[in-house]
Amino acid sequence: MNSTIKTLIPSLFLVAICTGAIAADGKLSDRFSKMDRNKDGILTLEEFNHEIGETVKNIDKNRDKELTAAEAETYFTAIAPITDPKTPKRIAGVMRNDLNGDGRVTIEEMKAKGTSDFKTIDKNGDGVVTAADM
Ligand SMILES: [Ca+2]
Ligand SMILES: [Ca+2]
Ligand SMILES: [Ca+2]
Repeated sequence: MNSTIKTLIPSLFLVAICTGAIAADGKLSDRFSKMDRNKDGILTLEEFNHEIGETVKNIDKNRDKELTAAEAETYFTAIAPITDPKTPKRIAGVMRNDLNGDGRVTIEEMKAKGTSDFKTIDKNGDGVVTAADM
């Protein structure tokens, strides 16, 4: 695994961490297979964005389709206490997607950031992420 991928894992796999279905320190391959919904060993942008949509739904407590730092804090402190060093990182991981800096992360912003992360991870540029890109 190269350093670019390592850097991107926090945002790419934020989704898997958010759902709480997979331990934050779970293996990369486990996270990959969670996102690979049809289990064909290929992660498409559609699958990736589907997971992002599910994550937004989970965190968006007041269902206005926007995430705030307060909502992220409520969500992540239910998984681990705020004193856990991972918790502020997870909150920051969500708020980093606030591309226009208005303090709210919309699903469009999440997907725009997700799409650019996806393209970076798709090293051979064939539009899908497979084990070969890892
Ligand atoms: Ca797939
Ligand atoms: Ca909201
Ligand atoms: Ca925003």
